[in-house]
Amino acid sequence: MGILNVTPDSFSDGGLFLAPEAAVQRGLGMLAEGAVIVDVGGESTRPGSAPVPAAEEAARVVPVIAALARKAPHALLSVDTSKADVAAQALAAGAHMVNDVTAGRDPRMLQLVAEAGAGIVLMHMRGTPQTMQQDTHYTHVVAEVAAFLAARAEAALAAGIPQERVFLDPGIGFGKNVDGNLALLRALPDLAALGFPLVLGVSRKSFIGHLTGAAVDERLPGSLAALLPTLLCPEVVVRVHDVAATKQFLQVACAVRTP
Ligand code: HH2
Repeated sequence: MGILNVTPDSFSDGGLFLAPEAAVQRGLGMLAEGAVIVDVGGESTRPGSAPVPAAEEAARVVPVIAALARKAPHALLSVDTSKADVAAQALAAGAHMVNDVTAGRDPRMLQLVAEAGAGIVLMHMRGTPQTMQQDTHYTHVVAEVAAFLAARAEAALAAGIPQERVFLDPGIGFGKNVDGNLALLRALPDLAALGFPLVLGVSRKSFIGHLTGAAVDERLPGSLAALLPTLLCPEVVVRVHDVAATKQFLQVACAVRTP
């Protein structure tokens, strides 16, 4: 899953793809590099980021999704939003799935996705992007995140979304400290045992900076290393900025793992 942030303020690529033409080119470029899904987002969720009104968020992502649906009809398109209004417009424009970092907090989200026959990513986050790093203490981070994801998956199934279209994501960096992020990465096989495909977003995130001192645009090696636990799990979608490098890493790592 290639990350396409149509925002002025995303933590690593903010402002680079705010112009719709630049965003569409970037999306097509990631597909050419081997991405299967392009995840188009119009609101940064980095710690402390300000919320964006639905109309503005939709104005950023909908034209880009419509253009990608036209120019790359076989690509899977995802909209990274937690607002049902934005999701509805994105699905109508050609998106196939909703990546919701609040796991369906908007009371209309799950029903909307079910009725559209779309897929959904349900991610764990404590609080909101404004508050999530204020309290990163958990008694048992893996158990808490797993219980939350299991409950939200049940809600998605109850709303009528088929099991194979429900993806779970531990939300690396969303209300967790470095140790919490590492514990969740080590526990990836336990999260896979919940019975749903997973999504994992580690690309360029701050825990890599904390561990290595590397600046945001120098975190590719750490981002690849953080994907090692995915080699133990059958079905994980990796959400990344650097598609070609990640694809090469996974191709070789999988070949070494499985003769
Ligand atoms: N991380 C970010 C945004 N959306 N969605 C899922 N499912 N999982 C993630 O880990 C995840 C996500 C944050 O990364 P990015 O999009 O690069 O930055 P920003 O939120 O600043 O736009």
